[in-house]
Amino acid sequence: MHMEQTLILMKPDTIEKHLTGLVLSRLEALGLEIVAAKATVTTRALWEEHYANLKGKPFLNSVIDFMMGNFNHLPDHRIYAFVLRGENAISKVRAALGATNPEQADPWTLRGQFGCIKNDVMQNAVHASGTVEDAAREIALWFKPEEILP
Ligand code: IDP
Ligand code: MG
Repeated sequence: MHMEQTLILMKPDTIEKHLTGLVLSRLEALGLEIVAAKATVTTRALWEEHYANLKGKPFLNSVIDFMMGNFNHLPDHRIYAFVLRGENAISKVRAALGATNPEQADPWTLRGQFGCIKNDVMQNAVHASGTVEDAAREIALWFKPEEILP
């Protein structure tokens, strides 16, 4: 067992549907501690860093447009970001999320239940770090050390 931290971002589809609290509650109920939380306004530069591993993919620009809320009629580029901590937090959260494409996500997962199933893989409700290395990089991008509980 490994004590891990993972970055959670509520995507604009979840924010627009007022499901942030519900999704967070489901993740917290996995036995994880909320050790950082913020509402923040994002920029393209932030998303380019966040999705550095998608560089060169043909869909990267659409993903960034979506993440900035441009498809969801949000009044700004807001995102709700959290750090969750616990035993095997990264794999536990990823299991709770389900497959990247909500159409392929099991119906008991967050993406299976709350993702957009209109054949739109982008609108999959929530981001969570995929690996220990990604988690460290992403948490450092979204939070200052002093914003995270010791
Ligand atoms: P993940 O979020 O399950 O880790 P990644 O492969 O890291 O999936 O992709 C990051 C995000 O980019 C996905 O959550 C999804 O919103 C979007 N995405 C992934 N693949 C595609 C695609 O083929 N077309 C459009 N968007 C995609
Ligand atoms: Mg990923």
